[in-house]
Amino acid sequence: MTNAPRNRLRRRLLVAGGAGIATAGWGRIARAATTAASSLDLPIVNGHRNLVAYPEKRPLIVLTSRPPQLETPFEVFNDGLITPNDAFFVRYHNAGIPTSIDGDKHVINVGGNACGKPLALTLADLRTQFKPVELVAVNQCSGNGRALFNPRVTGGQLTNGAMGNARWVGVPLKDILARAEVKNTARQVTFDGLDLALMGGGDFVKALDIAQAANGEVMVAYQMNGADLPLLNGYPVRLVVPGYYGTYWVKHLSEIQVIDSVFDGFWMKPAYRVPDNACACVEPGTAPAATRPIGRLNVRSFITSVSDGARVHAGAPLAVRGIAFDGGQGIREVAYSTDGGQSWREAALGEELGRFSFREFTFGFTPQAGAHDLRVRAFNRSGESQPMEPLWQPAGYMRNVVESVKVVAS
Ligand SMILES: Nc1nc2c(c(=O)[nH]1)N[C@H]1C(S)=C(S)[C@@H](COP(=O)(O)O)O[C@H]1N2
Ligand SMILES: [Mo]
Repeated sequence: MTNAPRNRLRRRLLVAGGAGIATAGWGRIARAATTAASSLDLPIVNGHRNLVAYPEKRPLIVLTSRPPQLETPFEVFNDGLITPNDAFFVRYHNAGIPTSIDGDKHVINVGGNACGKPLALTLADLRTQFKPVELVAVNQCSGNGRALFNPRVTGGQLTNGAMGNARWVGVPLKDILARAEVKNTARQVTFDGLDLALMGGGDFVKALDIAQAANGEVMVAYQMNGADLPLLNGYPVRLVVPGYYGTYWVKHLSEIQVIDSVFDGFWMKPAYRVPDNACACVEPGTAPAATRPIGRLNVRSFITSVSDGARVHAGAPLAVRGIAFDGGQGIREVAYSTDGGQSWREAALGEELGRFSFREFTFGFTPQAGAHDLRVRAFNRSGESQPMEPLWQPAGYMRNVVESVKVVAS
């Protein structure tokens, strides 16, 4: 258990280059953004993107600037199993994001019609009155890889950098709910953060069923990889919902409501829903008959050490590395193919940082001169795996096809 550093209680969006404090909010942020030095082309149509260093961040791939939506450059995932805070992706829905938060003054209000004892918890209360827990877990956006859908779908055109794996420290939501004396009429718990909807769409509020909210895994986190959360990742506290898509991981958490009904605000319905069937998929171009709220992460795996289109040395051993993860069963096996999926062998698995974490895999092969199509396919402990052909759904969520990395050896 690491101790919570309190080095930067007051978080502001500091402008890169030392221009000062972002009191004016967007103006300063926009000016910081215009100092962008570089750009890149993602392997999709309309894939030209700027790389910009936002406050507390290294240069990341800009999807939108208001609000900031930043994708992690994929090569970062080859550096280690934990995604550094300054490289962690950023996703917001509404433009009214906080640009300055005083952690000392931040309060989480707990209430609702199924809450017996309303609470107002400060950060200090969380740190001193509850027993902290620590967990490594992947935060992945539902739309990670959306830009790779065929036919293309509307929504943020992300490649595979809208995911990250971090070590979170915080308080089990279960313990907060116990103190709030949840009534037995409780059906759901809703979560709201400090950001506001300025232009419609509605305030970003999410809900979990009471059983899940109180399962002991869901956490109100105040520390990320041994430091305060970066402002853009939810400072000073965010919800961590291990094994579930990032949409539930509410940032700048300020309000928890225990309610006796099923919450159906915009971001639960119609947003963030998937076809209500086993594959969460439909025939391309069609609409699902029924939907349900998106839930657990499906199984994914990625080669990280070599990228599609790379040139490698013929006749020389090539060490290949990557990551695999799922919604919390843990990874049991990663199979690999060097011939486009015709034959498969088992990769070696690396250290296990917990069943919600990225898991490393490695394999080696010596390519003959010519083209090679590398693929990896992970299996979790329930035997669930990844489809060989992409599944499709209109919102572009839950991509988990076996990806292909083509290399040429010479
Ligand atoms: N307050 C707030 N929390 C939020 C969101 C938001 O728009 N506002 N977006 C959610 C979505 S859809 C995702 S994928 C994750 C992304 O977390 P990150 O920005 O720390 O990477 O935050 C979630 N929490
Ligand atoms: Mo998301």
